[in-house]
Amino acid sequence: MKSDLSNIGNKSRIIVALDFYPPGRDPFKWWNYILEEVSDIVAGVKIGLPAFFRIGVEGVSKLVQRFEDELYFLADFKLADIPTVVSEEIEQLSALGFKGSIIHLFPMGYESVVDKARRLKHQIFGVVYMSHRGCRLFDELFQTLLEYALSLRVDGIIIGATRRNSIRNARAMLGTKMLILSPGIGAQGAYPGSALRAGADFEIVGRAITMSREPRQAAVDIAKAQVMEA
Ligand code: NUP
Repeated sequence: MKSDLSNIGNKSRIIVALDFYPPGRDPFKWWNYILEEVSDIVAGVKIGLPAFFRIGVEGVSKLVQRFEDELYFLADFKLADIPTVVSEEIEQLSALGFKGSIIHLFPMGYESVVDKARRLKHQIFGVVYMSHRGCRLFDELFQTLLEYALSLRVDGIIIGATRRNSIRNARAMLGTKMLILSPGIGAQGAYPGSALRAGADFEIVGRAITMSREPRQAAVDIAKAQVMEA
């Protein structure tokens, strides 16, 4: 069972995000096919509300049962409620088989959430800087959220691959203490491998794989770009 991201063997540093599927396809069958195609290449799979709405708890549960030996399952609901509720959400996600969750850090006061997650052996990743254009509050809050992530001792943080300088700054401040997961590769414009070279540990990739005509080849190409010299 893949219970943390530090032991991925000889796989690539890709976490595939299941949000979209080609029009006319059955979403469960498509995502099941995607994981069949790439499970020996990617380290993990990230699932959030889009997939939950499409295939329900049952569908997600089936994917977990089928692939949990090969893949790390990361829940992306960007949880941001009162700590008691977030703790309950983490408990449910953990029971479903997720090994980690992405939470927002800006509500703060999440010490009890991290304690709870630790007891459940569930990893916590805090959003420090989102990938999309126009997220102005994150420009202002980057340093504050980074320092809060450090004091909270989360397992890792999320910084968009579109923010290479911030990844570099975060890595300089964190040393090797925390994982940096970076979405924004491909569909959002960042080049495969660019976030890793700035200091991230994993690149989260959705549409560049899930909407490709050849998902396996797409994953292979990204994996190759990740190990290329700059
Ligand atoms: O800042 C963030 N940006 C982002 O794209 C934080 C995220 N968690 N994500 C997620 O990464 C987003 O929800 C999606 O699942 C994935 C990127 O997908 P794609 O742009 O590669 O298709």
